[in-house]
Amino acid sequence: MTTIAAIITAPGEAAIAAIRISGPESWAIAKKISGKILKEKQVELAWIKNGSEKLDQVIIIPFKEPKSFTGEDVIEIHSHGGFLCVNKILELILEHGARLAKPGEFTQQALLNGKMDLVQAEAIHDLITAKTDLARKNALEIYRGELGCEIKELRISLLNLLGAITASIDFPDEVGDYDRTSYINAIEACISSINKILETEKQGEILRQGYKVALIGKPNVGKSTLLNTLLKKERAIVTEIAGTTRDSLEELYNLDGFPIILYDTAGIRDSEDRIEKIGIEKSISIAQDADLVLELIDLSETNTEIQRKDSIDLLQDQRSSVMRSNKNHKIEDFDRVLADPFMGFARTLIRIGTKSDLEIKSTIKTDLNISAENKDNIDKLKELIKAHINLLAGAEHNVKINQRQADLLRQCKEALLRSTAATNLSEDFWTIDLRNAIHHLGEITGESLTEELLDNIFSRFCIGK
Ligand SMILES: Nc1nc2c(ncn2[C@@H]2O[C@H](COP(=O)(O)OP(=O)(O)O)[C@@H](O)[C@H]2O)c(=O)[nH]1
Ligand SMILES: [Mg+2]
Repeated sequence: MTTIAAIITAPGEAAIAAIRISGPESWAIAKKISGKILKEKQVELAWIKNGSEKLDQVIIIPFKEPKSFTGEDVIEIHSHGGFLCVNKILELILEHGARLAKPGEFTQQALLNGKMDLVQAEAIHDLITAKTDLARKNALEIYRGELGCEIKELRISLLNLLGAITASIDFPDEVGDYDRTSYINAIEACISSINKILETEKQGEILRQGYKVALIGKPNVGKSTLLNTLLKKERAIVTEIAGTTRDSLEELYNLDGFPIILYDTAGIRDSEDRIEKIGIEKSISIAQDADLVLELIDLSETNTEIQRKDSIDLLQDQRSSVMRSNKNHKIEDFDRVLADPFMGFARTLIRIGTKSDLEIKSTIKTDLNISAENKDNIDKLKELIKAHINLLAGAEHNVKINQRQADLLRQCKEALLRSTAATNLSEDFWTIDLRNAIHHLGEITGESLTEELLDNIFSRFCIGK
């Protein structure tokens, strides 16, 4: 067993920085560098010394296994903040035999020592990276064990079923045949619970990664003004000169707790300006990647459906050239986009008429008309975006899952469906996929751990977690 150490606070100038040492040598190392005899739960004020040189005055907090974050002997040292003091101390600790902890290694150790399950370990990552209060609350609920318990209960109910079936296979005389209908009913109940959890996947993804909303349209329709209005700050430059926004902007916008990534883009038009052209190409890729595109149409201009079609054709041309130059796009994508002029490239598109405070000259059909100038219908626009997030999805389930958990739940569900499909065969056949289903649930909580699974998850953490 090695002893690992790392700085657990973010780099930068601050009052305090902290180092964690975890493992069998942690207490001995702390004693050597501080000269203090340490006692459990007794905080010490001490000088850290490298030979006769004093490095910093610190606070040492000793934890005895298993009552620590990692479940091992742990020392936490709080030094003065900034870069130098804390790094000098860490160097000294490493010279005394500790190894630098890998990203996520403290949390991984906590998992291996049964201090938390895998779902909780992931929730720590979510908690640290949460961008809105709703995301923080979701992470905290999972950290408190809600999701882990639910998955473990499902797994136990399947284990019980497996036990009962195995008993009927092994001891047919004593136990008798297992009833096929009650097996199917039990599996269906399990699948229905899984479906309820799975409904929260999209919202879980939004809470963790944000929902991408792109503002696109011709130059001067009011994209930047709308961005500023939503953010309630002058983030983007607004002028009456068409082509002001040449590069796209990306801003985090908190929509009632949902993190929205708002993109203001360069207006799409036929331009010879080299920089503007690059900006327009970027607008098109952003629109392609967005969850929701708001196509802005200036109501005060004599826009017609025919003109809109022309600008769509222009968009098509430009999009085709972007797609041709982007190796990630498959040829089928390209064909699909050409066949489906506008809608095909974003998951959803809504048409917003802008400048409704002015005299309306446009005849293009829109989904909602707004005036950023007078703040007209801005609340309705927010409601429209929220409707697209589909706030009601997964409402029956309290916590929102991540993609890894959703993928494993889907695999579990498929295995359960295969198992019920095999119930016209002998019981041995049902249990093959029942075992697979149990295994997948175990991968969610970390009860079926593999090296690869661990590496995959903890490599996303940074050093010190
Ligand atoms: N009357 C009125 N003018 C607006 C409104 N929104 C934007 N504008 C004006 O339209 C011009 C272009 O706006 P801007 O946001 O830069 O457009 P963008 O090129 O699409 O980003 C500016 O002069 C804005 O003041 C609105 O709701 N009402
Ligand atoms: Mg602009």
